[in-house]
Amino acid sequence: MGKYLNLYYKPTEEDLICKFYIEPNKISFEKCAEQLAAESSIGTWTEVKTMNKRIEKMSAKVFEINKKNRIVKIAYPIILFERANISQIMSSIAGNIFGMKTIKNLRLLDVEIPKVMIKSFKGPAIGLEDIRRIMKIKDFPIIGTIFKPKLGLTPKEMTKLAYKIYSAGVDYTKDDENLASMEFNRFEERVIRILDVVDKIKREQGRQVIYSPNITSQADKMLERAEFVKKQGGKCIMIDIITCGWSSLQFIVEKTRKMKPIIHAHRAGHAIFTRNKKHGISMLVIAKFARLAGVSALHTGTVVGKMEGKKSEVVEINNFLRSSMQGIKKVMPIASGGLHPKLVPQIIKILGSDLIINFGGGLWGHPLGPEAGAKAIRQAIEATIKGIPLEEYAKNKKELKIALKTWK
Ligand code: CAP
Ligand code: MG
Repeated sequence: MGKYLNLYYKPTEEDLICKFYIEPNKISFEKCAEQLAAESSIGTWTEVKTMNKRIEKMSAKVFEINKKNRIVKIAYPIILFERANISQIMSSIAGNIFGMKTIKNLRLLDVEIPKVMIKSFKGPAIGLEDIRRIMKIKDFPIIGTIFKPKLGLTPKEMTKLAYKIYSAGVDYTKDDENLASMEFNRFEERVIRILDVVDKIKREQGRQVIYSPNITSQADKMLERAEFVKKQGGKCIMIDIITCGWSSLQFIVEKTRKMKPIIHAHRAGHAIFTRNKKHGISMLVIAKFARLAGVSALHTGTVVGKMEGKKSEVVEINNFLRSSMQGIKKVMPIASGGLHPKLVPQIIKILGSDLIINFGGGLWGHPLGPEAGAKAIRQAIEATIKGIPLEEYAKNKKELKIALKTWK
């Protein structure tokens, strides 16, 4: 087992480094770390007769141990990975190790991806700056909404609502994560109708608003849907990246690279493995691979809304998405989940204004209706960007005033 533990090892520029939290189960910390490095690279539970010196050199190495914090760092030689194959990378560093009896809890906290591996990915065809260029919105958050109720509306109903809320100031609408193509709402009809509204808004108001239809399905159907959206003049597609999986995501990104849609990544289901702080994978790791895979925009949390997500973590992920990464384009963060006008100053204070802010219930639940909901949101964002307290700005704006009374 010795070959997997080397506290003198200095990782090379080409190593992929994983930071794990581990809780051993009835074995020593060192032994547990070694087993982790073995199972996630070349080894198994016993020595095998087929091992040789050449293969031994390919082993992952535990090079840092912090018993107090239960943290280990493991370096993986690049030779262990197929370039640009996220599924294979995950099967190594986020695979069998999570089910081993000798490990009670295990969490992949972070991954440092070497330059050579980053370079093997193309990243987003359309990134954060492209979204802003397409929409012609500078220095202002993009105002988004999710049609609600999340299931049940017909394409005709959504179309009427879309026209109303775009006209009232919404820039970006999206399907909910569990809306695909059902008997009450077929994908094609919905796309045709809502994209007609998008065109109408452009003709009438000169604004390029966006509709993000959820193409989530089996990979071949997703491609058909993406092509259909393109044919109808659509500029965006949404994918549930966790439930579809890395392979499907990479497939769609590559197959649509020439069409250049905005790829909106919904992360429904991520909390199955990101939420328990002792076990699973951090959202930061997901965000790193989603960016390499080529998403344009990614749900990352709100801190103040209905979904779990610590401030430091959400801020770190947002900063990562907007930082430089060996020429890989930046990704636009999406703050969504339980948001309403009153929360706007806090969101912008915490996350800045270079993002999409999505309001579902906080728009559709406005007592005066969706148009008032949309107006109240825009008013709240305007006030915040101008540095005016919401209560003051709301004095002569009934939509915001009522929203502030409704949601505290
Ligand atoms: C928001 C949302 C999103 C969540 C997912 C929903 O609606 O559409 O799916 O934001 O969480 O259905 O909950 P509301 P996250 O504005 O009505 O809450 O963005 O953290 O992945
Ligand atoms: Mg949703």
